[in-house]
Amino acid sequence: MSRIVTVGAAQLGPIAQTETRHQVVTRLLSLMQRAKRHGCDLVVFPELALTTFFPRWYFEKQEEIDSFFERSMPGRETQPLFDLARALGMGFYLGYAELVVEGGRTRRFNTSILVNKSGEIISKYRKIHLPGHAEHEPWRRFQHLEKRYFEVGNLSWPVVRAPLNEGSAGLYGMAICNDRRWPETYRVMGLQGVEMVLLGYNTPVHNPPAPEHDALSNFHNELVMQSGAYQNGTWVVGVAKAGCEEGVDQIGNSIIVAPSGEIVAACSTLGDEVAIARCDLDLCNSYKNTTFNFARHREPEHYRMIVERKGAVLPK
Ligand code: CDT
Repeated sequence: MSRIVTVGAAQLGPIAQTETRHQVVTRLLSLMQRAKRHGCDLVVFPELALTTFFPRWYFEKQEEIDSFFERSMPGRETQPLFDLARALGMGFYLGYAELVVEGGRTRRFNTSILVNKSGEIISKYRKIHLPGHAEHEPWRRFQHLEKRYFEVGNLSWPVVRAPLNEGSAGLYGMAICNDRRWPETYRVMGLQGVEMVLLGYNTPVHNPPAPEHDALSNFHNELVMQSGAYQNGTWVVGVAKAGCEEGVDQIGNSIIVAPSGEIVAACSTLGDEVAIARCDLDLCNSYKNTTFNFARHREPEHYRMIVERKGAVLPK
């Protein structure tokens, strides 16, 4: 049976602060329809795809912050995404701000879900690498207050087996934005045999603490996803919220990367756009069974030695 999954990287252009959930969801529905016309089994939306990237502002009132969060998923405004997924027989990945009461206290996470062709949530991930800062830093041209508004995710990086194409199952994992820069993100999923990593991002071109990196932001975006894919023999689908959002330029450069590390599809604008690739999950095998056969070639004993400082030469 075919293990080809046709995937749409459903990039979004900017979302204004004044845009309603209804307006944003209408844009997402239109991208799903477009993807279906090209035969997609699955579409991947960006991080925090239902609102503007609100951590760029310092808000004092909790009420104002909470207006960017979803209290249920699906909720009244997001239900149409699930209904359309079922009607079209197409899965989706969606990033959003999640507010939950867990263990008797209110918690806030930067979250993504994976929804199958029947419109059911089959996996949830909460962002682990939260970039930026926790206190207001007025010297910055804009804030990056993820450390203030979200808790670190508590679900690790789950990998689920799911049939997202016609029949045969694949192994899917999720990550969110800054996670993509860290090798352990891919490796934790690689150790679970992941065959496709889905991830959304909001990446400002300008990095206030290190403006010397600005000119390299697209290069770094590709570098981390291409190496994560190759070193773990997995597909990686990385999708941006792009363009000039509320005066802040964000990179686009949404890409679909094969287990070879090659980019096989890419968005070319900074607006709403779908880049599509037919992804053969069996392509993972030649990497997982040879160069990156973890069981044969990894040396976990030696990694442990370094961590535990047994006989290892460490920098002073
Ligand atoms: N949203 C998010 O995680 N953005 C960060 C910006 C960090 S500045 C380099 C990212 O890693 O893209």
